[in-house]
Amino acid sequence: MEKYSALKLIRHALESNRKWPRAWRRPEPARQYDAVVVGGGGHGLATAYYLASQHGMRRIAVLEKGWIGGGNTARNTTIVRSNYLWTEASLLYEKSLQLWETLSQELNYNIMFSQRGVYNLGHTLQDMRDIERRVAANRLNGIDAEVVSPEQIKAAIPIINTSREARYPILGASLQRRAGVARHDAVAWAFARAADALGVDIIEQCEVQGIDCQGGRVTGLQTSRGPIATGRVGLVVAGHASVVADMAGLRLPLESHPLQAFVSEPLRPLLDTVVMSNAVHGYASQSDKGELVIGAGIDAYNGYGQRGSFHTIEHAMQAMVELFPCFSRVRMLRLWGGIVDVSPDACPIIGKTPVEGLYLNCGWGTGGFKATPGSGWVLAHTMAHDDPHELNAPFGLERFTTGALIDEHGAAAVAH
Ligand code: FAD
Ligand code: PYC
Repeated sequence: MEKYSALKLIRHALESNRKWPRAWRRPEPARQYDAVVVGGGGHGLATAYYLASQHGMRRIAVLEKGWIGGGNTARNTTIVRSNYLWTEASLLYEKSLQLWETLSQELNYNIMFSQRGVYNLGHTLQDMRDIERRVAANRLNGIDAEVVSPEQIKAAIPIINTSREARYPILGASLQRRAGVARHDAVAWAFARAADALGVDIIEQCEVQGIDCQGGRVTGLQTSRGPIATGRVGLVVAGHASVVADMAGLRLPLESHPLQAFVSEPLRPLLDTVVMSNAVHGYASQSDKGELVIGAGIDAYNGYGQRGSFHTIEHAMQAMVELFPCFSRVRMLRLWGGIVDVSPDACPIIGKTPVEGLYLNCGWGTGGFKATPGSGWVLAHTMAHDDPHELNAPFGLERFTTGALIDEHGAAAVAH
């Protein structure tokens, strides 16, 4: 009898194309859909799932130029929190956090959501004033938040350096205990499987190359796998939103930048929470595999190269070694970059556009992973009703002409 290697078995399964869910089978696009979501990251897949599950829509497609979950969804450091400063932002992220809390059960898929707490460190008097202010604002909005002292931090995280002699001594931190991390690609797969089960077509290797409009409304898409007719399109293409929106003649107030992260060799458990510091530009957690997951500040230049500069990484490493001296002997395993699109007020753009039937979800900058379910929830509502949900109403494109900006820079946890 012929011996089957693992590779042969996989090839056989792929070729027979039978036992795999529809999402793996690369269906041919139908020529007409009621709604099309462009971008098969977590946000796009969540949008499709909620369009089907909450709004009863059925003829829905998700078009992904590569493979689903291969963009920023697969490249981020998975921090989930809702401790934003302004009411508009904190309510949106809090809705998302609440959805995270039951997502594994709802999607019947273990997304490994772990509410292990997030510390945002303060190193200067001004940092501490900002922390006090943000914690107070969070509590007023019903969001859990507390200010902790260096002694409390040291007791919770014995490996952290709280010496007063450090270059940036730790003066305190905010702590959100309900915040944490999740398994990034599991989130994309979970939404994909649940959307697929509701009849959504998930079409990979299908790049959108043109947007057809007539009389000020969207009528279809030109793709690398042929034209598709539809009157409702959601653009959910983080990092590339300006490029795709330009196909409909829209100019967006976004800049695309590389953002990098890296992981260490696997270690025994030594860090059971998430630690972030804006002042030293770095943050760390430890994955369930034991790898230290470390992120850097944003690269200052614009680009689409999916990689960043070495000095940014070096800077983050210095910061980590300063905060955690025992990391100095750890070897790093992998380094990567993603492209994030940053808006002038560091808040997302989610809503309608001047082109009827064309909707936007972009501008999440360094912080959209935590918003994945919430973002899908509000965009699905907006697309289904042609009207924003109350949670995303303040995040429309028009705020850049009315001036009603939501200047959330103070709460962005990674330097912009
Ligand atoms: P993506 O997953 O990027 O999906 C967009 C998809 O659109 C891609 O798959 C892409 O291939 C597709 N696409 C693009 N153009 C086309 C086209 N023409 N046709 C068809 N498809 C197209 N956020 C947090 O909240 N916490 C964190 O800890 C965090 N850490 C981060 C660390 C790094 C290093 C990076 C890069 C980002 C981080 N973020 C974090 C931000 C977060 O990753 C993103 O905001 C979020 O994942 C965006 O999700 P998405 O589904 O919109 O994007
Ligand atoms: O928004 O919490 C965040 C974040 C952490 C790392 C990148 N973004």
